[in-house]
Amino acid sequence: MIETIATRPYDDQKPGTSGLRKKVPHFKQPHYVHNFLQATFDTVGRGDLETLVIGGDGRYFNRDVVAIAIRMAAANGYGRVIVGQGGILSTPAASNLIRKRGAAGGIILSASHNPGGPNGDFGIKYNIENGGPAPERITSAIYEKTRSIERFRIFSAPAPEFDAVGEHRLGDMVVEVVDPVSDYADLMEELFDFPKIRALIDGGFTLRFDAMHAVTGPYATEILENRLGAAKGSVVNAVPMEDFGGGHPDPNAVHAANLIAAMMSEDGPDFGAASDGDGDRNLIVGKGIVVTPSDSLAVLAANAHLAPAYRQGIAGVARSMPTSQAVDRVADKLGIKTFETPTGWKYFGNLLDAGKVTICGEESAGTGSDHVREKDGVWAVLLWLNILAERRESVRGIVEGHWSEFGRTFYQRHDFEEVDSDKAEGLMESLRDRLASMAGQRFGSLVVSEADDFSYKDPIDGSVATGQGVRIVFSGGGRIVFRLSGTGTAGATLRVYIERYESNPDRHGDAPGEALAELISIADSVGEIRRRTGRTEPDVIT
Ligand code: G16
Repeated sequence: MIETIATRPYDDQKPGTSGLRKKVPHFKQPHYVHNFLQATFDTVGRGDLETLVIGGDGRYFNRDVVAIAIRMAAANGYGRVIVGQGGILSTPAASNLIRKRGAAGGIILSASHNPGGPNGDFGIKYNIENGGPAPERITSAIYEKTRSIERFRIFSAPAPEFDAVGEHRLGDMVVEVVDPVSDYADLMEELFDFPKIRALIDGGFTLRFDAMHAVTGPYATEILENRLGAAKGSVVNAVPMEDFGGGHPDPNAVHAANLIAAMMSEDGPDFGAASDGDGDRNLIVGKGIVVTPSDSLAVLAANAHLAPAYRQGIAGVARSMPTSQAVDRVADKLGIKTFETPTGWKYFGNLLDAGKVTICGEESAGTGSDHVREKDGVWAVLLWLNILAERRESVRGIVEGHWSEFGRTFYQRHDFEEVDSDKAEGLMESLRDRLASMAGQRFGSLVVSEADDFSYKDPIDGSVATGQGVRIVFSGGGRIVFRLSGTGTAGATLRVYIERYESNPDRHGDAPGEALAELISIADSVGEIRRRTGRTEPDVIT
C-alpha cells in the first residue's frame, strides 16, 4: 500500500559539487532522507513505470537508505528498480547500468573519499538518464523543493531483501537485484586489450591495487586478478567495509601512504594504484614516482590511441579549471580542442553527449571517458596498463618522456580543512574585491597578467555557472587558483591550486615544492591565508 506521510522541510539540503553530503547523524534526523528523495522524485518526474538504478559504496547507512529508496520508488510510480547486490554499486558501474539498461536515472549513495561509519559522512546523488550527475538546473530545483516539502510517498511494506541476485516485487514494481561487477567488467573488456595486458602480467610485470576497504575491492579483484591474471593478493584491502576499516578512502599521498611506500622501494611492484570510497577516483604510482592527477590526464590523452576503444583518436579533452594545463599542451599537439569547465563531473556531461570530448579529467584524482558519464578509477588503471602493455616502458619512463616532449607542468593543491566558514568566505570575498586592480601588480619576481573569478557558459545548452574560483595568472604562465570545496561536511575547505610550466628539461627533475616555492609564498600573501585563517601550513598537499 502506498502511504503519504506528512513532513516538514529542512533548510540545508542544497546539493554541493556532487550531491548532498552530510554527517550520518545529520542524515538520520527524522525524514531527512525521505524529504530529499521525494524532492528528487518530484523534480525529475520520471516515475511512470520507468526504471531506476539504486546502489552505493557500501558505507555505513547505505543499506538503510537503499531500502528506503526502493520503497519510495515503488510509491512514486517506477516500474522497476535495479539494485546492486548488497546495495553495492561503484559510481561508474551505476553510470554504466543506467546507460546500458535505458534507465530514467539512478540514486547513488556515497560521500566518495570522505570517511564513513556512524559518525562519518554519507551522501545522496541523483544521476540522469545519460548516466551522469544531474546538472545544476536539476540540483537547484531539487533544493527548491526541499524547502517547501510537506509530504512524501512510501510503500508501507518493507523492501525485499537485496543480498542475493534475483527478482522480487514490491506492489507493482519489480525489484531486480544484479551482480554489481559483471556488466562493468564486461565493458572494461570491450574497451581495452585484455590479452595484451595479460601477456604483460604473464611476463612478470607486478602490480598492487589498494581498494582502501572501499567499493572497488570486488571490481579490481575480478578484473585484475581473475580476468587479467595478476597474482592473488595484488588487490589489497579488497573487502569493502562500512567504515572503510577506520580509514579515509582518499587515494592521495596521505591516505595511501602504505601503497606509496611500497612503490618507492627497490623491490616494490612495477605499478601501483588506488581508488576511493565509490570507485570514481584514481591514484597512479610507478616505481619511484607518484603521478599527479593532472599529469596522468595528460599522459592518458597523449596515449589513449594505444587502447582499442580510442584507436581512432580522441575528439577533444575537457578538464576542470583548477586542473593543470598539461593536457592542453597535448590537445594542441593533437590538433583537438580543450574545454575548461567548473569543478564537478556534471559539467562534462553535455560535452560528452555532444561528442565534443572523449577524455575528461580533474586534479581531484578523477579521469574518465565517454564510456560512462562519471569519472572512473578502475578505467584509468586499465588505460594505464594498456599503455604500459603497448609501450613496454616503466611508468617513470613514460612520465619523464612526456615531460621531455611537452614540458613539465609543476603542480600542487594545498588544502586548508575545517576552516571557519565565515573566515573562508571573507578570504574569497576579499580576493574578489581586489581582482579588478590586480593585473599589472608585482609580487616578488612575478607580475600578474590577468585575474578573474571563473565563470563558464556551457557551449551546448548555454547555461551559465559563475563564481567558480578566483584565478590569478602571472606573466610567464604561473597560476594560482583559490576556491572553496563543495564536498566538505565540516566548516569550509579552502583549496589553493598552484602551477608553473617549465620547458627547460634540466629543471624537470626539480622537487615540486621548490619549483613552486615563489608561487606558494605569493599565494599566502595575496590570499592573506595566514592572517585570515591563522593557518600556517596546509593540512594536505596533493
Ligand atoms: C567530486 C566531484 C568532482 C570534484 C570533487 C572535488 O568528486 O565529482 O568533480 O572535482 O568532488 O570537489 P570539491 O573541490 O568541490 O571538493 P567526488 O569524488 O567527491 O565525487
